[in-house]
Amino acid sequence: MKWSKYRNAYTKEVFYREEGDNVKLLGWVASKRVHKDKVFISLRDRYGYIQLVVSSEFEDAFRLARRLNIESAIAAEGKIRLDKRAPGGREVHIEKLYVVAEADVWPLTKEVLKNPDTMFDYRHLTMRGPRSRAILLVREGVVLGAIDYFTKEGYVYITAPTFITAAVEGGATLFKLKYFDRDAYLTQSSQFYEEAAICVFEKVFVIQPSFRAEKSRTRKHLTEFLHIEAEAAFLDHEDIMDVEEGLVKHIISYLNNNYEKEIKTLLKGSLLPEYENSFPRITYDEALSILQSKGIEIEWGEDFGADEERVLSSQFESPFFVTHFPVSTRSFYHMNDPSNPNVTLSSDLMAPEGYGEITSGGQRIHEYDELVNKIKSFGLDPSDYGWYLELRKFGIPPHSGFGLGVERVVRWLLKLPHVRDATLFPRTPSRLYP
Ligand code: NSS
Repeated sequence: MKWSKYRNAYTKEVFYREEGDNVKLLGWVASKRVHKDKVFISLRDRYGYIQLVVSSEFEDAFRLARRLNIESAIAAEGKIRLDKRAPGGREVHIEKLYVVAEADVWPLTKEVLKNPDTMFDYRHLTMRGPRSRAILLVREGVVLGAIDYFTKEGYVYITAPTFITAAVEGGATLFKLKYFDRDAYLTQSSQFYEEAAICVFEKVFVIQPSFRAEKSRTRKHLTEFLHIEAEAAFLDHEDIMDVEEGLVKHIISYLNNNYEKEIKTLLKGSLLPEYENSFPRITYDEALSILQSKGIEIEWGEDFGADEERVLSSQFESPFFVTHFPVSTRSFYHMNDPSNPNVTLSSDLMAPEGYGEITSGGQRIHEYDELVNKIKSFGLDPSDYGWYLELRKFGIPPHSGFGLGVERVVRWLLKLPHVRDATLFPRTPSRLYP
């Protein structure tokens, strides 16, 4: 049998067709119940699930269905029946059944699934479950929603190298590797390459993995994450916050419009809240006062850790920006605020209800001498940043940009316990397999 020619319907189409219609389906046995003269199979394909009923009057199909292990790939042909007892009110009564790829006995016992560590050891199989499936589809929606936003706003999609020679976000989280006989690093951010590209395209975006040798074991850090970044010429710090806000709002409405089924499955029947009002903008100093009033001991000039972010973002019901971070908390490329050089024209967008930072951005230094001095004041060597500095001699205008962590956004929107739940094959300090 040539299976590519076999199918005439997907599970979702069964819901639009008529009682009695003949359908041919391809998919996987998601679950199975055997009764005396009937086998009930929940068939999964790329669009979802449909109940198949194989009764003993179709002897060959029935015999096969009885012995099939779950997660076998099958081809099935039969007639649509409306039946209130079936999930979704419909099922397909099967007359012909074929095994396309037979499965061994499924190894995922309740014990395996109960423990997050063993569950991730079997991620290549556990990802087939209804919950992971829905989460991973929503993750796709975040990326496609972002592409939709940026392309409508006139941003050009570019890519940047993964092997790099100097840190963007500080040396502490760089992964070092041998590049033939030289030292190289895995990129932490595509920002510097985007900055070069704005002089030809004005507005650019990147969607690719970034790497952080982040030993901290928190619920929001991966060592490899999917980074959506954007950079725009002639925009200042305030302008770029508008872009970040527009992007997050667009992603939410895109998900509600295109991933309704998955979102309702994951959020107990609700859609994502859409935010009408502008996201509040508070300064670092105001955030510090809030934290201190909640009994957190933190001094001016310290960065917010996971605990501070959790406490601060618990005070808000919509995403909010924290702006004007101290120079000491930000990478060297941030422009200092001309009206207060102790702080930068930078901001983080925080998700509410304890989820914390989801984007980070700001205005870049575009003047050569200012950048050289800042690099030196950070104890770094300007010669490591040769081409990046040279851009400042060839017409780079005032510009701003930001980065958004896809797994952080998915975790927040779907209220997941950990960012590793928001990606197919997570990478953390302790996980490099599968
Ligand atoms: O380090 S960032 O805060 N900023 C940058 O990398 C800038 N160079 C981006 C830019 O302006 N083009 O990271 C940006 C976002 C941050 O807000 C998180 O949402 C996410 O990237 N991020 C992470 N997600 C998961 N795991 C880890 N370790 C991680 N680090 C950052």
